[in-house]
Amino acid sequence: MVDVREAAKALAGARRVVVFTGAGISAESGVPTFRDALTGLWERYDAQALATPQAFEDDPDLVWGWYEWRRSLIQGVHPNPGHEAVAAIEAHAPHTLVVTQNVDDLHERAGSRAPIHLHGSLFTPRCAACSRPAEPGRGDEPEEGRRLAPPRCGCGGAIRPGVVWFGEALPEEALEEAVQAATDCDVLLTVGTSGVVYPAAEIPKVASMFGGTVIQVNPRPTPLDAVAAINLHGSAAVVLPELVSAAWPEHAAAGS
Ligand code: BV8
Ligand code: ZN
Repeated sequence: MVDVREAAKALAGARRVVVFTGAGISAESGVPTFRDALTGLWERYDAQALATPQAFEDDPDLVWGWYEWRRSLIQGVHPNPGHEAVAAIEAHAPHTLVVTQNVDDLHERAGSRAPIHLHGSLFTPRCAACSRPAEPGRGDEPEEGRRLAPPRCGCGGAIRPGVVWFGEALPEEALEEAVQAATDCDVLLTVGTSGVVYPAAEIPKVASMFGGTVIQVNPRPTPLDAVAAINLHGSAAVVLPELVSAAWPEHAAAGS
């Protein structure tokens, strides 16, 4: 594919790279995206409505049950060749920063050094009252999901998931580091995101505004099509390994 070769040339020639990911990179690991309809106990709910402080206040057992169900699911799946290709890009292009909207740990499990989690993580629960960190539970929820009372902190407060809910501010340092990296990058690779949640969706635009080459990997069109210099219409687990092998042929030869 001409586009993959063009993208590979840009990537191989880049000194500073940002890899920006969304739910689509974990789809081929069996993790539903935010767009996918919810299943089991959650099917009659809208993910965006459940992922709010209001929902947790109104029905903590429903929301905590949902997040523990999602964490159990994540613990039962594995990184895919898309996550592995991102770790390979970090190995070949040392000044690479991975910025993800995902709350799973699949980038880390694929070997990525220190991905920035703009929207938090399922593995860093804390007290909703005093913010003291809490230990994640066992995480073996039934497939169909269940209501689950959140554990209590020593201060009596309810433990909440360590994610950023709609209407909540993103972690300041993480956002600043991501925006700075986008400003300085030669190439920004945006993978598996619909580009509709803000302020995260600004990041590819910042890279383009400051002269970076934006490359999008997504099987479907998104608002980022207009921002991207190169659009690779395919799935992450297929396109990203192709891109890495085209950018660094020795990588393919090593067969790693
Ligand atoms: C805030 C954690 C204020 C929780 C998440 C400006 C304009 C409009 C609205 C706003 C605005 N600014 C703020 C808002 C409001 C809101 C927002 O953006 N609303 C949108 C929906 C209109 N933003 C907020 O509320 C943010 N906070 O603004 O606070 C503030 C400021 C200061 C002080 C106090 C308050 C917080 C937003 C973060 C919310 N938390 N996640 C959880 O996970 O439960 S967002 C969550 O949804 C994800 O993290 C992710 O960001 C988003 C889902 O998007 P994607 O990851 O892109 O996934 P999606 O399913 O949408 O798409 C998947 C894509 O993959 C598709 O394109 C598909 O084609 C593709 N794909 C599928 N398979 C594959 C694939 N690609 C490759 N390979 C495949 N195999
Ligand atoms: Zn507490």
